[in-house]
Amino acid sequence: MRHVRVRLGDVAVQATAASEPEPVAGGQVLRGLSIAVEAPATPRRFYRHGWQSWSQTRWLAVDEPVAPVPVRDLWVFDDDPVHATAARQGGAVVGAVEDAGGVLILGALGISGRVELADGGLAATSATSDRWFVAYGAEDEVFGAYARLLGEVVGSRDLPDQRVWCSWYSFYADITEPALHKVIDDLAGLAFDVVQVDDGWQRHIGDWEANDAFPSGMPALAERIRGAGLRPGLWLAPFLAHERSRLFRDHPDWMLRDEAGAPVSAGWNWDGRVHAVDVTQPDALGHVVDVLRTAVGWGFDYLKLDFVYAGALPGVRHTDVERHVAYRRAIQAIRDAVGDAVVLLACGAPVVPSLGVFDAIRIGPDVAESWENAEVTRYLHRLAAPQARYAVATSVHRLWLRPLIGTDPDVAYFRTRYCLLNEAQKALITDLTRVCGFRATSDIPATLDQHERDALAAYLTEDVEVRRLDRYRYDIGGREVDFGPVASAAPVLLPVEE
Ligand code: 9PG
Repeated sequence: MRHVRVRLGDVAVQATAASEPEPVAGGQVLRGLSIAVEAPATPRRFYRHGWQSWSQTRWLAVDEPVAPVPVRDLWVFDDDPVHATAARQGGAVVGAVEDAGGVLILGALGISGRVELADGGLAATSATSDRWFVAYGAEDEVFGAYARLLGEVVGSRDLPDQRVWCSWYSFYADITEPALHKVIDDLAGLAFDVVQVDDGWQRHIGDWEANDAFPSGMPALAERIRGAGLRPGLWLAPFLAHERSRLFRDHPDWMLRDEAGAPVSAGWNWDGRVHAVDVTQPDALGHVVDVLRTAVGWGFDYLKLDFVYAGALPGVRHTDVERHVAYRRAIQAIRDAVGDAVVLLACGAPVVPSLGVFDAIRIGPDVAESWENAEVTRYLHRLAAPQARYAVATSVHRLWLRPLIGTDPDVAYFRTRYCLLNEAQKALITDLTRVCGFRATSDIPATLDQHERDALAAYLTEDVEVRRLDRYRYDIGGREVDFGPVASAAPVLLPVEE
C-alpha cells in the first residue's frame, strides 16, 4: 500500500492503493484489494448502494447515524448480512460522496466489494476485485463512466420496454387456475406483453410443481396465456428450500452450512424458516438448473427468479469460492441452460453480480397498496420492507444501472379499490415505471372502473419520451416530474429501546 496522488479533472486527491493511478475514460483506475480515497472537499452526502434489489439505496447526509436492523432474521431481506452491524455507513460494490463541487465515486471493476464512508472520503475492500474506478465531477457523468466500464468487465444485456401483468400485488399467494383464467380473458384489449404468474402456484418453496389450485398443471396455464397472445411468465425462488419442503427433507447435503455444520438461514417467510441451497454442490446446482429447464419446457419463457440473494450468503460451500463468485456461476449455469431467448428477471438479487446474466432486475423493495409502514421503518429500521414510499426512493437511486440491465421498479396502480395510495402517490409510481421503461401492474381488470381501465389502456400504448433533468427531476412527455421530495427525504429511525 502506498500513498498516491490521483488527478481527477481539475482536482487532485490523495489515495491509498497498491499502484499508481492509470487513466481511463472519465477517471482513473486504482489497484488493490483495499483502497482509500480522500474527497477533494468536505463531503455532505454519501451514496449508499444497497447489496441486493430490496436494499436501501440513497444519498444519506454524512451525519445520519448508522441504524442497524435489530432483528437478525430480517437481515437477509434488508442488506448484506455480513455488514448488518457495521459501524460506518457503507454499501455494496460502489459508493460516492458529494461535496459542494461535485461527486467523488469509487466503484469496484468486479462483482463484489464494500465501499464505506470514511473520515473525509471513501474506504473500500473487495475479495474479488483489485481494480477500482475513481472519478470526480457531475453525478451523471461519473456514474455514467463507471457504468460503461462496469459493463465492459461484467457485461450487460439489452431488454426492450416491458409491459407486464403480475399476479402478486392483487392476489398475493392466493392464486388459482380459475382466477387467473378470468384475468387472462379480461386482459383482452389491453396491450400487455407478459402475464407473469407469481408466488402461489407451487407445492412448496423448493418443490416447484403445481399445487392443487392448478389442477390442469403448468403447461396448460402457459398455453392459455400464450393462446391469449401473451408471453407466459413464472415466479420461482430457485435457491431457497423451506424447512418443510421435500427438497430440504430429501437433500440435507445440498444446503449451505455454517461453520458449526447447521443449515444457513435465508430468512423467515411462508410461515417458517427458509434455507439456502449450496449452488456450488454439483447435484444441487444440477437440480436447480433442471427445475428452470422444466419451467421453460412447460412454456414459460419469462422467469422471475426471486430471493436469489440466498446463492450469495456467507457459509461453508462444497466448493470453496467467494460467495458472489458462487452466485454468479450458478446464474450463468441457469442462463446457459435456458438460452438467450428466455427473459430472466432477478429479484431480491445482489445487483452487480447479476449484470450480464439477467435481462432485468428489481431495483427496489416491493411497492404495496399503502405508502408507508411507519412502525417498520421507525422501530425496525427497515427500508427494504414492502412500502411504496421506499420502493420509489430506492429505485430512483438505481437508475444509473439502466444502460446495463432492464430496471424493474415494481408495479404501478390504476385501481382505487383495494388500494390506499392517493392519486399523487399512484402517479409518482407510474411515472417511475415510465422512466424505467418497465410498465407493470397487478390490477385485476374486473376491479377497475371504466375511467381506470382507459387510463391503464393508454399507459400501455403510450409513446412518451423521458429525459433526465437532474438527480431527481425528469421530463416525461413534456411534463416535469420531481421525485426529489420522496427520494431525498431521510426516514425517521428511532433508537432501539433497551
Ligand atoms: C412473493 C414476493 C413477490 C415480490 C418479491 C418478494 O422483506 N421481506 O420480508 C420481503 C418479503 C417478500 C418480498 C420482498 C421482501 O417479496 O419482491 O415481488 O414476488 O416475493 O413472495
